[in-house]
Amino acid sequence: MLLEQFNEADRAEAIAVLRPCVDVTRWCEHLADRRPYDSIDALVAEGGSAASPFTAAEVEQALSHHPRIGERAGGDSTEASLSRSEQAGVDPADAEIARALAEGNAAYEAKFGRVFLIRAAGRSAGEILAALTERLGHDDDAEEEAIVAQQLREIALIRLKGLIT
Ligand code: 2AL
Repeated sequence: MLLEQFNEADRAEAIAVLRPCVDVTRWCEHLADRRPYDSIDALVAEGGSAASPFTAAEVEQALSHHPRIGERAGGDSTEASLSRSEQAGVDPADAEIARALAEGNAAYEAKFGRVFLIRAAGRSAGEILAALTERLGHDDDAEEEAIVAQQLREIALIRLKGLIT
């Protein structure tokens, strides 16, 4: 959608456009209510400040929308196609990587009780695996939670730039 159309859309439509970026109602409503924006940069800057920080409850809610790394989202929703293109660096045909990611995901979920989340766009499978291994070593849940919130923020802003031009 063009920025001009986003600026002029009715509130519910603007919120619906934003929702696939991150399912945090406060963030979507805030960005919709601050319209109009002069530029994409201004929109993204507002998106960044409204995401700083996401609360623990917001992270929890948003995480349920993210497929595991290495699991291709099915269907033709905006969210699923965004996820698939973000994970383009992870080749599902590479069995060794797929197995390492599946093991790492399971270990992460067992340790932290939530899905391993990383901004996958621009990262290779090897880089993601290295980050997963490193983060599995964290013992402080609050530290790990702050990383998750930051990754969610990066994903939301990348999606925002992709959806509104
Ligand atoms: C994802 C995803 O679907 N896109 C992305 O950047 N990260 N999932 C995840 N578990 O980190």
